[in-house]
Amino acid sequence: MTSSYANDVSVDLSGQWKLSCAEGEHDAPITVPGDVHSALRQATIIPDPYFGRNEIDVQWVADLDWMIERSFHVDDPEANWYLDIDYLDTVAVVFVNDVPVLSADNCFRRYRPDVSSALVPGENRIRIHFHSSIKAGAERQEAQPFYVPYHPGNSPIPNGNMLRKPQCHFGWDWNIALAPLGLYGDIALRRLDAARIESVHTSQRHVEDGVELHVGVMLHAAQAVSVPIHLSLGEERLRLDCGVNAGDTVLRHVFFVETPKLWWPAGSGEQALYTLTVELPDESVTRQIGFRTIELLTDKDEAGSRFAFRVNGREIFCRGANWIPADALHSLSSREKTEDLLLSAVQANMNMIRVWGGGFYEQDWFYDLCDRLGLMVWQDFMFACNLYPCTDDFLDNVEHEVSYQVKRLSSHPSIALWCGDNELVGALTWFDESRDNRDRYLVAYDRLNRTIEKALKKAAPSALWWPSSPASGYLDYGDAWHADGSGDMHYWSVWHENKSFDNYRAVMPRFCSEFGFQSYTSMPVIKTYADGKDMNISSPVIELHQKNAGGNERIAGTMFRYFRFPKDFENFVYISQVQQALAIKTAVDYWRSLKPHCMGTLYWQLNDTWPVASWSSLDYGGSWKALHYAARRFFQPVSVSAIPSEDGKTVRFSTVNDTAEEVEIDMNIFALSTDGSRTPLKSARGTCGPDAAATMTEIDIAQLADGALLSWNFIASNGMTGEGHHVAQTYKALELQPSGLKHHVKPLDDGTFEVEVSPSGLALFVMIEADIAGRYSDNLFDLAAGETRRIVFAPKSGEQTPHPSFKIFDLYSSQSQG
Ligand code: BMA
Repeated sequence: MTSSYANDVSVDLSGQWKLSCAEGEHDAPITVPGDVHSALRQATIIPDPYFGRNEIDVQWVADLDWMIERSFHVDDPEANWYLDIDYLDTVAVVFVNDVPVLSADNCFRRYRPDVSSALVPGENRIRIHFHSSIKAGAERQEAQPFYVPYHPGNSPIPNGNMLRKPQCHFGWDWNIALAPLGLYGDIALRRLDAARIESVHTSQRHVEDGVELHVGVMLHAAQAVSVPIHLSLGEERLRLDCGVNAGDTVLRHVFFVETPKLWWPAGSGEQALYTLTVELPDESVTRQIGFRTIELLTDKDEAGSRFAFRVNGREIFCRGANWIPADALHSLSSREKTEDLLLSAVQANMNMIRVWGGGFYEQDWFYDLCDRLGLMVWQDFMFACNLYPCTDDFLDNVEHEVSYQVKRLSSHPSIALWCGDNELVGALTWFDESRDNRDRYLVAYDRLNRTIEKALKKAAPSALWWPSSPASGYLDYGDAWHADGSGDMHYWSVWHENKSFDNYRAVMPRFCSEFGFQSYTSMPVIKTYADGKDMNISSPVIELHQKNAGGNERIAGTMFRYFRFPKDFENFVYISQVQQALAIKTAVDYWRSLKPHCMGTLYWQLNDTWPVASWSSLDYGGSWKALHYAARRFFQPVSVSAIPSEDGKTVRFSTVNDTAEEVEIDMNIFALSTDGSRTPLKSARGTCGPDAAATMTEIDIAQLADGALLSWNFIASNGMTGEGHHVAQTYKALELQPSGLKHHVKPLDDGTFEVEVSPSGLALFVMIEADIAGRYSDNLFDLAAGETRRIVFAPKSGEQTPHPSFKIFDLYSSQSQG
């Protein structure tokens, strides 16, 4: 929703404010919207929290109360004025001329307090007093009728579950623990003349020859008045003159759009969008509308029950990843950076992201982007991995939050599903208190979950609701981390339980909404927080930039399992990314091959909030890790993958087709020897029906000479192509011979660089890495002896340099050779 206001009724209060510590001597300028840590950093009061071990040194900031203030001018204070604030983080009191006008405690609500009686003619002052989240959390925990546990493994800063603010602010197994505070949204003083628009919500009814768009506009007025209101949808514009009562009044109108263009997820059709505008004389609100139907299919079948999305009558296989906040500190995020991350998702053939429940309900423009890009959004409500209070005041706060967020967001065609929380059902089993008194905590959970469900259904009766992620079904409190027959699944046995990559083929999820494998972040990013002396996998700086207990051991242990140990730190980083890509590819290849039994795979996680070792496929800053290049291939709408049998003796080539047209696929299979020669083994041609998966051919591993690999390429009749290799044992068992990889760089006229790579032997998992950030036309590919590949490297804007230097990695060259 984008709102605009006439100038004389609105005083924008964003911009420069003064920040000061309520309990000490520090003060600094702060730009609003913005966060306190970034302002202190700007003023050199604290060092860069992301560098080295500075996280530890800046902990004091969150222990204290902070104030921000500024002045503003009002000519006619006798009118009705209110403040309009959102994303206020979090426990804060707002004063106008020392009169308290708002006491807020929910970062996910919009507050519009009346401030008329506090204003004076001319110069006025506004001050926001932020109470330390650490103190507020402790006070609220103390006031609970019984202890409500939070997850200390994720959150070293305690009691985040007491506060309605992003749960990952208290630290997470990928996040820096800062408990940031500030104001991240709008702040303005507005005059209430006749009435204001409180919310605009829509719903659609698709009928035979068109769509009815039901529009509900909630107006708020100080006293009964008559206001002219204009509504428009595309070319159609109409005026309603209506009387509104004091308080809130809802107006309704139904537009009928004959045979509209439909909105489709990326890869399945166009993203047709219409603009709905609601106008009062001084205020207008616009909404991006896309016409589409969406259903969640949960029919029972032999395995349990399905979990599939049907959009415009077509079942859509969901390919995607989990979204966490764009940055640990709001001031370091921007619309451009987020747009780049979301664009990367679509470029890797994703059509869905899950906005995970430990972060934010994102800003309006985020969902506008998703609408335009065709990214469906699985939207969690913001509760994650903790238990929560069920006191009346807490639930009342949650009810307001849900009602506001659902009305704000549910018109977006990208919003596919609303989900109650992340992993709260599992969390019931994680703490002594809830294991010892399961009834109490389960009842408390149900009160919260039911509050959310009811408020959602009241605000958007036709929205899709799923109680929790993962969940085996409605009112099903089973173990959706291991049971694969029904609902959505979080499959963590490979990472968190140290199972082998093959173990991804031990389950047949209906929809896997989380599964992940970590890697180190790329070298150019590591260099932003570590000095040369720290470049060691177990140095204190590298360890502090790993937030999952045992995470680095898991990465190293997996290397021992599958690879020869890398020769140095940067090759360790490289192999960590190769094995991450292999892990996720193993899962996705198999689960896509189960279509339509499985109808979605969303890996954990798309992005990073700061420079850290994590499960992300995009580095902090947006560069693509090896996994993201792999994802573009394994999520391609038409793809071919090699799936070994349980005993490893045969490999079946599975084709999957997510398009609406049948495709014909030609493929060639080779034996690839460790000296780099390819010998043809088999050619195959087959068709794969629309929205289907099929086995095209099989290979007996005994056909391969000892120590050789399988490789293949394919071309589909819709022009999509691909290639890959399969290793029958492990990479460490391969007697690789020198790859003899050479490269040649040619600057091109448009500021990009062509990098030509060619080996004299076998080069597996070739990764090109420049010393500056940028995007490669491809990466993580194989080359056999004598083959050449030309890659174009486009430096990130602002990173231009005449001579970037390139490093080329490959498996053979990464290995320590004794
Ligand atoms: C999932 C998520 C996150 C977490 C991730 C990795 O369960 O919901 O809480 O970061 O696992 O452990």
